[in-house]
Amino acid sequence: MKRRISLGRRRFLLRAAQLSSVFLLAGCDSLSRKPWFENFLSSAEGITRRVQRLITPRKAMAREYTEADLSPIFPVNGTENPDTEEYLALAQNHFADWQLEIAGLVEQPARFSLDALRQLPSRTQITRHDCVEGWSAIGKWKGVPLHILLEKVRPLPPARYVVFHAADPDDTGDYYYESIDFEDAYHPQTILAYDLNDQPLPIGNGAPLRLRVERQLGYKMAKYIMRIELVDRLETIAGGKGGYWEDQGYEWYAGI
Ligand SMILES: Nc1nc2c(c(=O)[nH]1)N[C@H]1C(S)=C(S)[C@@H](COP(=O)(O)O)O[C@H]1N2
Ligand SMILES: [Mo]
Repeated sequence: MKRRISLGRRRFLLRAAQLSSVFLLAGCDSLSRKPWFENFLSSAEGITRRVQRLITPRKAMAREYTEADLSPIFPVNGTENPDTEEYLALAQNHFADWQLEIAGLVEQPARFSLDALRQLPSRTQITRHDCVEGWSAIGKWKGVPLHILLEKVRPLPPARYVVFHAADPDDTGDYYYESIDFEDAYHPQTILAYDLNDQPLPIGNGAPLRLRVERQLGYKMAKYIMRIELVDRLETIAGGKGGYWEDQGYEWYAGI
């Protein structure tokens, strides 16, 4: 029987064999036909990420739970209330003056008020949030799917990442930010949430708007989003590693 096997795939199998993990090979037949798979094989990302993607294809849905599974209290972690004049003024006015700005590599930069976002199609999902600090909680999130907004602003061809700029600076003045690639940006469960457990998002949990990217760890889910920027590379933003914690050594792809 003739076996057709590409060079890329052969290299991959070799690497997989070197890792000597049987599970690595499971399912790689179907995965290897997808363009993103080819891309990441040739990329310099860490092996963890490759293994991650082999076990759970990124297009797969994160598990969703029922109302009965909701945590009694959804914890507040990291910034609890951004301590800037600008944010405090916005909060004072219940975010009526807040606008989400979407700019960068897009055809049609735009701004959306909270009301405008609430009028767009929404998605509600009950999911588990996992923080690297060792806690998990199940919450019900409602928000606008990110792909709906991207369809409105129309990313330009070179755009590859979506960067979320938050309202909270740390002690040294560095603002929290995060980034995801287009695969996660267009995932159906990637939403910009304005409600938690059927209530407007509390300040502690990121009012007026926070990211939910359900296949990744808690630190990816930027709270207090002020501005979204589409870029072709992450090196030019802040510390250059694609996120506040990444700039301090955390993994950029925080898959769970
Ligand atoms: N802007 C901003 N976003 C943030 C953080 C933060 O400190 N500032 N902390 C992150 C971390 S580590 C976690 S676990 C979650 C916590 O979200 P919660 O406060 O709703 O539990 O938000 C993430 N997003
Ligand atoms: Mo976290």
